[in-house]
Amino acid sequence: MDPLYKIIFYYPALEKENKGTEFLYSPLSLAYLSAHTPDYYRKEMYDEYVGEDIAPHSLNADIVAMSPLTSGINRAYQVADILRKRSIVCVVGGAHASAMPEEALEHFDAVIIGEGEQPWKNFLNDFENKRISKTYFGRMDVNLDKLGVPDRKMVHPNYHYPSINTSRGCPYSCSFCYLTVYKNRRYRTIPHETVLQDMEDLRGEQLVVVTDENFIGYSHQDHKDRKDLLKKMIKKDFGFYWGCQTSLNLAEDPELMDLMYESGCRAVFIGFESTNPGDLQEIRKNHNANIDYKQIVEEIHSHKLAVIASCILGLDNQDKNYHKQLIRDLKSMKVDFVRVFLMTSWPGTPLNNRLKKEGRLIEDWDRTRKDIPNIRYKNYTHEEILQARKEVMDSFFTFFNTLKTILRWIFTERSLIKLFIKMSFRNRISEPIRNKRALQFILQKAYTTKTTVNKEAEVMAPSP
Ligand code: B12
Ligand code: SF4
Repeated sequence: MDPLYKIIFYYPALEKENKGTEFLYSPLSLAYLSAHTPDYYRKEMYDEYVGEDIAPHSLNADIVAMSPLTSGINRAYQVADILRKRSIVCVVGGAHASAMPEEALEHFDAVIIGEGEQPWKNFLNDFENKRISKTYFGRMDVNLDKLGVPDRKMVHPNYHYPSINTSRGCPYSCSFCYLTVYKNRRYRTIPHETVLQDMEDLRGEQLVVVTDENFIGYSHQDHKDRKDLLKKMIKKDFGFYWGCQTSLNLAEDPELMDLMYESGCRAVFIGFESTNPGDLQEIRKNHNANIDYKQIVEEIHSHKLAVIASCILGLDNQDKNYHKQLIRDLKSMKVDFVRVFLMTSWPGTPLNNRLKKEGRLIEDWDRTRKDIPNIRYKNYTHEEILQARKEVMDSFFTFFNTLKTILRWIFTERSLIKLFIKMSFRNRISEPIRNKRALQFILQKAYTTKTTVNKEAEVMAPSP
């Protein structure tokens, strides 16, 4: 059938990060929506995060569907404003739009809140009948039996590694986590046959990133389901290595870890967040409390999986010198890689609500991205927290430490050495860029505030 309409799927980004400096794995939101779009739509995609630039003054389409992160939302608004003047229908979804639908509606014809597939179909149906609504709601607890595979033609080839989803949802409510904007986030698994079909498409890849909230799930039943999936993956022998995000209780299940290794998993990313028990209470991550992190890492290592630790700096409970303790703790835990993020306030989260009441937010979406300060910290100035983060990263990515980790890998068969060297190298280049960007933001802000204050002073000053 000849296409009746044209849709452009678009990831807007303020900062284009394709300088070979990031560990880049692909988003999947628009690929899933594309798979749920009728055949009589012609589809194109643009992804500014990996270097493309959309040309809103000249592109032609009936609908532009955008999936921005908070850091890209101003770019999304800028582009939508131009497109709508040209009578192109603009629709947006994702975390930021779900948290701030009224703000988004100032720039978009329609906002989709929550999980997108079903409301997307409703939106297209309304579009065809020329009666679109302003908001569409997608439940977060729908069964994934009919989800199907994502349309991988709508994933930009510039990403270094493909992502894959095997499940959705997380039942916790950590106060900083953007996921808390979504209600009823039940953990659900994607049917094994669908996952295996999607993996078949990725045969021949070197590394695949599972971007589920938590690959292993939360209950005994979930672990059992994961083991069944892993056994099927082993049988299929896809040939790629893979990594995933997971939780500390992985260490309690040796069979699960062994099956993960056997099916190609080599690294797990874990949100430790902090090595201070009091901090975990502050961020409502009590399920991490009273756990011996060192023992957990040892246990996971003994099953040949590398551990990437994710930590947060800037909690109220952390004093100015906490990062020095963190450096010691990370060294003693012997994690393989670290990511250190700044406490960041995402719209719609419990943390955001608290800090708003306390007057500590700097609501500037362009700087809401985990490596640029966007709140007033209790115990750090912005310069201090950036310096603290730099110290942690620098202490970890030394030549000596990298060599030690590589040797440990050689002797324990965690055979992702080539990738690890690449990531460490990238990290060494990307960290100075991140720091420079963060400092630029702070200085720019200080300059803008200063000039605004000066301008106000000029207006207030009596004329000579
Ligand atoms: C893949 C990924 C990336 C990729 C791709 C980024 C991109 N362009 O989207 C890379 C590695 C490049 C990346 C980078 C960053 N990321 Co990232 N990333 C993810 C990750 C792991 C998976 C996203 C995904 O594909 N999920 C699967 C899809 C199917 O789910 P979904 O996105 O929620 O989409 C569904 C619905 O939301 C909805 N929907 C979404 N968009 C739309 C659009 C329309 C039109 C409709 C109808 C529906 C709809 O329908 C979809 C299907 O149901 C998430 C964590 C997570 N588990 O979600 C973090 C996450 C999205 N990233 C995050 C952040 C902060 C970043 C960085 C800013 C970090 C940094 N400091 O560098 C950067 C910067 C990105 C930029 N400049 O724009 C945050 C976002 C928070 C926020 N409110 O913005 C998340 C949530 C992680 C976290 N918990 O902190 N990231
Ligand atoms: S931080 Fe992790 S455990 Fe906490 S709510 Fe978010 S995804 Fe769930």
